Amino acid sequence: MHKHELVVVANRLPVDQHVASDGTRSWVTSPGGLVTAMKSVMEDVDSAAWVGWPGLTDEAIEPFEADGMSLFPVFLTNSEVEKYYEGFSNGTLWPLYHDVIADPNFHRTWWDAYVDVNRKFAAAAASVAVRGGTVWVHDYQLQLVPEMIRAQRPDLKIGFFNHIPFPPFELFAQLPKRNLVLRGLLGADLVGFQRERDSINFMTCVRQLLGYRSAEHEIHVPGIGVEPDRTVVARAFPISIDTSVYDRLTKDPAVLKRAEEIRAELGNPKRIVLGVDRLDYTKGIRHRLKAYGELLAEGAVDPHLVTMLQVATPSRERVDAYRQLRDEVELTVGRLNGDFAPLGRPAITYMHRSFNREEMTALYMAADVLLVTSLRDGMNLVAKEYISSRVDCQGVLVLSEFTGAADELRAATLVNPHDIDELKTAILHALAMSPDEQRAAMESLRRQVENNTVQDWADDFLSVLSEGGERNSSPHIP
Ligand code: ADQ
Repeated sequence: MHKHELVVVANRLPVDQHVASDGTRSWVTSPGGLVTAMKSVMEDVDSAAWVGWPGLTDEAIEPFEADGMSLFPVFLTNSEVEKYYEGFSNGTLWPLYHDVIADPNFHRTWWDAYVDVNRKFAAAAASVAVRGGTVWVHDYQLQLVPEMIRAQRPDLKIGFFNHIPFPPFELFAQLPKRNLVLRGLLGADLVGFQRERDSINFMTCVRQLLGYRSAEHEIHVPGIGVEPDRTVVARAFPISIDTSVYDRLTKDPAVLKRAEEIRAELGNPKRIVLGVDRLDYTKGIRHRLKAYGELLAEGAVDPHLVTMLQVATPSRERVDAYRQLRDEVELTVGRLNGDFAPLGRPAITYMHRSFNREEMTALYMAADVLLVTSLRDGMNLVAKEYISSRVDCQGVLVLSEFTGAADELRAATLVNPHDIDELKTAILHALAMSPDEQRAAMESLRRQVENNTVQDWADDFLSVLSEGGERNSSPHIP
């Protein structure tokens, strides 16, 4: 088998299968930022591969090429998807790592499936990487993979990036099998996080639970038996977006026209307030609707002049907490429209579906205010996409302090979304901001995003990994 210099390992392959009406099947690249970032670094190396689940449970798929990438599908059964993905990943880890906004559930059978599936991913990655090559493992679904790869292939440089927060010690300590998770991650040479705070949390957990020493960003991992000691670097690498996409789309006449149409379709209101999220309880959609609903009830926001648009991408619909959230959001929007919408014009337009990048950019360009009210969020790319779309330097970003993005985007209108009064004040302030005030804030925000794109993020990560990997593979000097 042909071996690869760089192997990306993520829960999902960067493609989705599409079935045409005549039954013909094809693979279409999914539009996510990670795919764009990885594609740009994968193009820079002689040979790169991606290991991931193709999204199907009924058939094993042979490795294939798509969009210039070598893809290695990992086959998962229905029961594995249920226990490893919906169970341990999204029913245990996701809520626990997001400050227990929802109750984490735990079942030992979920853990067993998590171990088995992580082993499948590790075996696939270990079999396709060239001697001395680099493996980059992504996200909370695959935390055991670094150690499992190292056990088979100590010659590889192994990096791990966690896209979601890493919780404080007091919360992480609740996780059954917590030490196995830490040991899994420490199989990497470099463990990357979104925020400085996440890497500090991780190092605290390692110190408290495993007793390993650490200083600055370095953790000393003692070797067992004949294994040499190693140094693992844990550091923040705030993820970003591909700004070139927005540079292009914001100049596209069709997108500009669509932004105008969106305003017209919403009745050409004085102000449009936008929310764009995966329909997830971490995103604070209920808090946002509560605040906005109170402003409507008090008459502080006039629905004849201001309209709200909430776009919610369908997400994890087989997990109970998500079904419940959807019901609550839809009930609330229905109630608020029943109480406050003028005839023929909703006070809140709600769309539960996905859009392409063109439509998303047009929405960002049409919106005067973007509300990002996450109760906890690793980064939040929607905030950065909005900024990148505002080439006119207008528009106001109301941003929760509990997003990773808030560490960088200091010129946003920062809020604590738990404080409904504060959220209401922030919305009113955003609606009243003068064009000059908007420009001053937006110029600063745009500089910030332009200075750290997703390509910079990937390059930074890989160059630090390359240094760390060299050090660990060199003979150990006590
Ligand atoms: P997410 O929780 O999915 O990502 P986010 O960073 O906001 O959150 O990314 C969402 C992406 O989905 C954005 O690119 C957005 O444009 C897109 N999207 C949202 N609604 C859409 C719709 N209706 N139609 C089409 N596209 C839509 C996780 C973490 C984040 C972290 C990212 C990347 O939870 O905190 O920022 O990974 O590391």
